[in-house]
Order: sequence, then structure tokens, then C-alpha cells
Amino acid sequence: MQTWSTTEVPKVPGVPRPLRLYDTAAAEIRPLAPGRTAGMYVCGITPYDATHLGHAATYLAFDLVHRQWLDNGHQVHYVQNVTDVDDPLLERAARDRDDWVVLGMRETALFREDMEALRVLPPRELVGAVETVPEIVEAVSKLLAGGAAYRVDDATYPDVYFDHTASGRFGYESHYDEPTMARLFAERGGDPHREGKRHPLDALLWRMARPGEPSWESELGAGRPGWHVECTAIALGRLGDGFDLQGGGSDLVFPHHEYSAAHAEALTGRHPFARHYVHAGMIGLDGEKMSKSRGNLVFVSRLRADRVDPAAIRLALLSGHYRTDRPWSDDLLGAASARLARWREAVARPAGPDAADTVARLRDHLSDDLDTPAALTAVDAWSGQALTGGGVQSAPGLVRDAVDALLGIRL
Ligand code: 5CA
Ligand code: ZN
Repeated sequence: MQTWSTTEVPKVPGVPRPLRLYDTAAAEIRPLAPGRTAGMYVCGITPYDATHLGHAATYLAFDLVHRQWLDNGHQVHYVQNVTDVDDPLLERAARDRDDWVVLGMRETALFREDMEALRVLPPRELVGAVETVPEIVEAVSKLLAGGAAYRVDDATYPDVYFDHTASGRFGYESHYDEPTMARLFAERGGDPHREGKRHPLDALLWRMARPGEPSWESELGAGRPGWHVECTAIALGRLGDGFDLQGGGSDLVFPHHEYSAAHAEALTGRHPFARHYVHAGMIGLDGEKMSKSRGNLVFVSRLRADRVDPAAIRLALLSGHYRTDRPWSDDLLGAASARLARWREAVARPAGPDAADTVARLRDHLSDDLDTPAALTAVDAWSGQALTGGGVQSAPGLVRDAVDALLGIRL
């Protein structure tokens, strides 16, 4: 499907630093080792509601990864999906007497606008589940043929499920114990009690058509895809296996990323699906995770409509570390607006203190598991000095370019 417009990324003088990121599977910060082209797959939205600040924070974190790779001279093959057919979307459409296709298109269009406003660099490919059904069918058929999947014993709805042990490595990504897996599987879209499954943790691959639900004719019988296999098929089809990074929010550590990896590894016979699994912390509001199901949401589009500068939203979300669960608040936004004004005032000066060291510190901090709090402090320090006057003429332009290229903020 159509992605969104890109923005220029200035080239920053000086020496880039190779990126190191926390990998959930390895449970440590490790260097990434991309080739000329870095491959990144980030789990996209389920478009039944507008983009909230939690989504935005997650895409901003991976935007910084994207920018780190560009700084290091890599090409970036970035793929993102849109879960444009799934239970939550169908339920919302039914509740609001909306057409699920129209609802999905409308919210996806708004998402693109929000991403553009936040200056998130677009993925090379934004891929919907609906447009990928044939690829998903092929993957599920292969899993069935290879014995990694089976049909439940149900004459009316012989849905296809994944034998979660089929890859032989289930659990390597999340490292959760079985009670934790069972709890999260039930909480996050799984169906442990479905009759006819061989094991409660086996996950849905293909749901046979039910009356009133959308379905696609296929060699599996008319039906629609399960969730995890959507990301498996979209990623494998575009990046192959062993790509550099799979990302998303920490709510996807289990079950989603554990299963998408297990499906892929059962399909290809190769390990790993992704070389790094990277997860952003949850943005909360009023003490709870911001989520569509809880309804405690602040939408990017609402703030934009209220004339909030998207650069301030971006700076507010980057002021905390991407892996930390953290609350959104008006105070956070207020502090970010003040900071942005100070930075803008500083780069508008005709001269400033030599900025080579500031740029080096920015790169050091960002390449170190995206340490944005420290990176922002480095810019604060330069701005503070610049506002006292004096220095070299080239410095404000250098800081402006570095903040633009590395943090995505246009001063
Ligand atoms: N379509 C699936 C992924 S394939 C999905 O999880 N969609 S979503 O719309 O629910 O979430 C989109 C992205 O935002 C995911 O990466 C998710 O992990 C992340 N996300 C959701 N809520 C939050 C939150 N409160 N804070 C940070 N990230 C969040
Ligand atoms: Zn996904």
C-alpha cells in the first residue's frame, strides 16, 4: 500500500558510531552488524482507531534506528505492516456499524498524516495483510504440509493451528516460563480454550470463514489469516530470514514476536528469523498503559488539531529512554515545548560555541542503545552556552543539521 512522504536527511560531518541495541532474545545490549543494506521490520498498526502517543513513541524509537543506520552510510530496507483485517478491527466496525474496509482505510490515512507530521522517515514498503493473503496462504499451506500445523477436529470450522513446538526453539525470544506464556497468550489475542487444539499454546494460522466475517477463497478453504503469520509472511517475503531487526512495543514480546519467529523458523528450517528483537516501552496515561482497549488515549491528530507543534510531541516522547515504560502528561509536553524554543533560539544566533564535540556526544549517546535523555542533555548544554553569545559562525548550522538528521527535529 501507499506509504508516506519522506523528508531530507542532512549529512552530518564527523565520524558516525556503529549502533548497539538491547536485544530481547540475547537479553543484553549488542552491536548490530548490518551489511550495506540494513533490514528492519517493525510491527505496524491495527487501524481501528487513530494513532495514539504510545504508537508514536514506538515508531519514533525505530525512526532513530533508521537515522543511525543512515548516518553510518547504510541503505535501509524498512518494512512495516498494517493489520488491516483482524478481530479488533472487525469488532470496532461492527460496533460502529462501519464498513471494516472503510474504517481501516480511514485510520491508515490518518496514521500516514501523523507519521509525516512527526517527521518519521517512511518505510520502503508499507504492506497490508489483505494484499498479502496469497503469501500468507502459501506459508500456512507449507506449514501444514511439513507437519508444523494441523487442523482442529471440528467438522464445521476446521481452522488451522500452529504446533508451537515445531521450530524446536519456542521461547528463545521472550524467555518467559510457561505460566507467563499462558497468561499473556490469553490476554493478547490467543484462544487457549479452543476445542480440538493439541496444546493450549498452539496459535491460529487460518480461520475458516464464519457467517458475516470477511474471507478469502484459497487452497486452505475460504477464510482469513491469523495474526502472527501475517508478520512472518510479510517479513520473509521482503527481507528473507536473518534480517537485522524486528521491532515493536514491549507488548509484542509475547506472544506476537515469539510466534512470528517460530512460524518462520519452522517454515525455513533456519534460525534466527531476526538477528535482533527490539522492544519499546509502553507509554501510559493516568497510571495505566495507553491502549485502545482501555480507552485512555491521547491522539497525535488531536494534539495537531489543537495546534501543538509536532516537533514538541516528538521531543517530549524522546525525552525518556525508549525502553522505559513512561507516562505522558501535559507537563512533559510543556517542558518539551520550552526546550524546543530554547534550542531554536540558540541555533538562530549568528554564532555559537564550537559544536564538533556536541555532535560527537550526540552520536555516542544515540548509538548506545538510543540514549535520548543523554543526547538531549548534550544539546541543552550547547544551547545554554550559545545563548550567552560568541563563538564560531558555523556552529549553529552544524547543530541544526545534527539535530535534524539524528533526532528528526527541524529547528
Ligand atoms: N498490528 C499489530 C502489530 S502486527 C499491533 O500491535 N497493532 S497496534 O495498533 O496495537 O500497535 C501498533 C504498535 O504500537 C505496536 O508496535 C505496539 O507494540 C505499539 N504500542 C501499542 N500501544 C503502545 C503503548 N501504549 N506504548 C508504546 N507502544 C505501544
Ligand atoms: Zn506484527
